[in-house]
Amino acid sequence: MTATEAVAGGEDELQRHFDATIDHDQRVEPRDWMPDGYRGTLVRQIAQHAHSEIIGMQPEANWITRAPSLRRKAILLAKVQDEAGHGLYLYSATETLGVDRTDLTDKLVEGRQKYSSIFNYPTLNFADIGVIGWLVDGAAIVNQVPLCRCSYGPYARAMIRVCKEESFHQRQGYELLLTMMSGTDEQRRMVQDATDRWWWPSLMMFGPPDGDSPNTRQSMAWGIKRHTNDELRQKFVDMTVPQAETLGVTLPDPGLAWNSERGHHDFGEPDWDEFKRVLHGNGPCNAQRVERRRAAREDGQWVRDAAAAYAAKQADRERGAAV
Ligand code: FAQ
Repeated sequence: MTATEAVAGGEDELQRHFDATIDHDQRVEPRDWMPDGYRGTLVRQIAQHAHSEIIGMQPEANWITRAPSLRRKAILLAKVQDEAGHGLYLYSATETLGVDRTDLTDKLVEGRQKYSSIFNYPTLNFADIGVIGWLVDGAAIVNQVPLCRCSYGPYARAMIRVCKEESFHQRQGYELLLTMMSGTDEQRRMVQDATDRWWWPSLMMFGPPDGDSPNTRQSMAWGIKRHTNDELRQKFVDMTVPQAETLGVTLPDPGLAWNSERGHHDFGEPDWDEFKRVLHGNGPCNAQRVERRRAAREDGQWVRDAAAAYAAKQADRERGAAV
């Protein structure tokens, strides 16, 4: 056997072990061998997810200084801080795959990595804060609960805590909307207007239709995704319709109707041209979101430099003490 054949034989064995791990629904851990495609897909998805959490702080942070009461301000501050925490768990998960988070941030601000389309829409008034919690966090929960069973251990474990916190986010949004809906006509109009603006972008969060989703098949075979984009979108619609009825708002889709044969709601097609425009950087707020992230990275450079210098000094001291 030549050296090349021996290496190839070893790789076959490693591949068999990886396949068995996936087949038995066990977790792949950072120390385990994994195919390059699996690693690359995870880095792509988890990095996009981490970027979404961090960019997703911007639309809501926009309202912290203008929250209508101390209670609402405290809730919103806690939520936006949670999103920062989610970004950190997720960047840490990517680091277990051998990538550097500084490099990921570079790719984000240079437009070489994506973040969720939803965060390119503006928050025009405080009803948007409620509707983001209800619809955007609601969609995030539907998408992310199955990721708690993702085949890659560090991502799956991070998602457990993320989902618990998203659940609080969804409830605070819905509670805010219930309060507004029992307020004045003007407040009810604000809630309806915000629902009209956020409904379709929320449906787009689940990604393109299955027929146009290049990654779903392989990601499901690897146990990274557990459901297709369309399956999760349907689940979200079915879950949200009764919530809208309880609130007393109308979802802006004339095609929305219960289909007793399917046991699901039928609903209209999102504007996929708009989705593509947003993905290509041409949504209402893309430029502003990325520019703010770039500026924040520059403004915070001195903090990272100071932390690195302090860590180096501590390491020197510990080495000195050990001699
Ligand atoms: N926006 O083949 P697929 C949150 C890209 S966090 C932008 O179907 P895949 C919490 C996709 O990356 C929200 N890009 O891809 C919060 C792929 O790009 P590439 C983020 C999108 O990966 C709440 C291409 O299109 N959540 O909301 C979008 O199998 C409130 C083809 O698509 C996650 O990231 C999109 N909507 O499925 C925070 C969850 N959809 O690189 C603050 C984890 C698709 O091949 C405030 N991610 N693309 O060119 C996932 O579950 C999946 O990555 C999907 C996409 C389902 C998003």
